[in-house]
Amino acid sequence: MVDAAHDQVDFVPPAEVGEMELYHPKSWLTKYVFSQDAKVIAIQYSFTAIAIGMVALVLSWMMRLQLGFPETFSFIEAEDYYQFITMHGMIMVIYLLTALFLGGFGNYLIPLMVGARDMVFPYVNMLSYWIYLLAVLVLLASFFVPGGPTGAGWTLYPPQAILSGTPGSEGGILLMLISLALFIVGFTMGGLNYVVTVLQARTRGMTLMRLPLTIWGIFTATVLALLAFPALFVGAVMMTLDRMLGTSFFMPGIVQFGEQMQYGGGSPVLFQHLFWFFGHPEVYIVALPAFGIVSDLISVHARRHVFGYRLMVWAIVIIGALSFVVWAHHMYVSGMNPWFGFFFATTTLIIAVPTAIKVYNWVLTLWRGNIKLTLPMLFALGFIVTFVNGGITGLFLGNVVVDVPLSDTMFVVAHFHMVMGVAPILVVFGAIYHWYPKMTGRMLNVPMGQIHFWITFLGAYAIFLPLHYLGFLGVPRRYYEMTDTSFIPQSAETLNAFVTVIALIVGVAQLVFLFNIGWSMVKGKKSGPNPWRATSLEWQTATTPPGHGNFGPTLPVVYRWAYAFGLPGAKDDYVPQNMHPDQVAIGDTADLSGTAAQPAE
Ligand code: HEM
Ligand SMILES: [Cu+2]
Repeated sequence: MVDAAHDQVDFVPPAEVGEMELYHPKSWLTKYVFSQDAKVIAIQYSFTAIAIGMVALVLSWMMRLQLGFPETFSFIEAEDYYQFITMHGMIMVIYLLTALFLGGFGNYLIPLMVGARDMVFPYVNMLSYWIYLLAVLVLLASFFVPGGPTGAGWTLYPPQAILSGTPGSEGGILLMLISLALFIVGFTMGGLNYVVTVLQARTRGMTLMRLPLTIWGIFTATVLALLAFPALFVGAVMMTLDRMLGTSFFMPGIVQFGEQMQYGGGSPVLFQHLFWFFGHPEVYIVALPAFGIVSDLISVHARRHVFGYRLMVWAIVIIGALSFVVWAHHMYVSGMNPWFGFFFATTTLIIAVPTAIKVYNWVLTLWRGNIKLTLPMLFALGFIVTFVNGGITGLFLGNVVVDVPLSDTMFVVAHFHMVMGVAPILVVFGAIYHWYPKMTGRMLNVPMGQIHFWITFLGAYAIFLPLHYLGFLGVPRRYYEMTDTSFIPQSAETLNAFVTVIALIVGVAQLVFLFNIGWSMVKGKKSGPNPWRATSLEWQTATTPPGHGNFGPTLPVVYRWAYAFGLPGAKDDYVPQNMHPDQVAIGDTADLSGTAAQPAE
């Protein structure tokens, strides 16, 4: 795409929808509670997601206590362990990370970064949050029904998920399925907003190829989610019918406790296909926003333009598309035809190509950059290292011959925690340290942030590196206790105890972060409108935090991409996206209409 010089800016099509008529809240209740303002909805999403995420964190402690000190914590029974593991996995992946990246960051950043006053369908957007909250409450309710929450594992595979030998097969599994269905309905309402707002409500001059990568990541992830979640939705509905009405979508003829059940003819493997048709893209629903955000964080905090912007955009889109043709790599051990295994192994390994391109481009963005080790930068660097780590073990597991012996060992647990647990969580933190000043007008405390970073980052490695090794030793996944075995050496016990202690420390370190959030809101240093001297539109708002309608009386006009750092001849080392070209240069000698634009690649 050729970048329009400033005198051509009128030719860039303006936002497709004109200035939108905003909903004006009439009472305290419609301003702060049932708000239709995407910024308020974003904060509601974020707090709810973090709150439920804390529950998942505590559950991980319980599991670790049992694994590290099985004798001491004998009150944790096998059933409890399965319930903890299921709720922990599902909450972390869906109710925390998906909700936070899309509902939280998506709502806050999309309208601001594309230069819109709000989401396109604010009322539907508001409903999205309330349905999400309902889904969370239904999920929590399963802790209080007879039999407790489901212990089927986060993959919820039938037939065991709904048979009475599995913990939570009374009410727990139903509440889980209903909660998932609600989550998906709520998400769809928000997701349609995110997509339509990016496509239709960009401000004048904001072409697709001028969007910050954060928006590309969130946008593509939303498209993936809108296509992937329906598979889980129908899976959940069909399993509910199997459980409640005795249909046999997934249930084969089966004998339970010596008794022939009424089921017959269903296919358990069909559920696995539906689940992973959602489940694999889900990894990228979490990863793509993280990719986008990290690109922007390192660009701003290294004062350098993103290297290979167009390639970065295409890599996001291609990874997104490929993520729909790899799902059965989760099913190598399901007895599939070896040719399918071959196909899915090949597509899986191809994903490594665009992913590697992204990593190279991050490194080349940092190369010769003026790297400032701010808190967002620390977390961004932590992400890159961790993601590469997890990606490499993913290459191992993508190969059928390696996966078959390692499947269902702690190696898999270590692998996916690195890629989709630790790595995205580091980005969440980096993003909060980065955008908190815009949301509150104050900076987060730096020493507290550094303590938080180092304990979390080093701690995550101390937890998950040993798990790879335990996997090699053959320690199985989803076992609540290892009694004496001939093939696993004693040393595994010591290692398990060590991992547990570190997990507790890392968990406690998150309290420093939560404290920082609250403390800085009152006591933090005033940030001013643009403390990081960033170029994208959210930093150029008239007020901080941005008011209702985001941009004051007139919408900004965009003249360039979001990565105009260090232009020779410019007044400052950064040029905001909406700065008029006449104001960029010192004096009127330098002609910056070319350089201020994005390089044609
Ligand atoms: C302090 C951080 C964390 C710790 C200590 C931790 C610990 C654990 C443990 C002990 C298990 C059970 C392993 C087994 O017996 O097979 C587990 C499973 C799991 N965790 Fe985490 N976890 C953490 C963070 C996360 C995060 C951030 C995610 C988000 C993606 C996550 C997603 C999962 C999933 C999907 C499972 C698998 C559940 C299943 O097998 O059904 N965890 N975690
Ligand atoms: Cu996968």
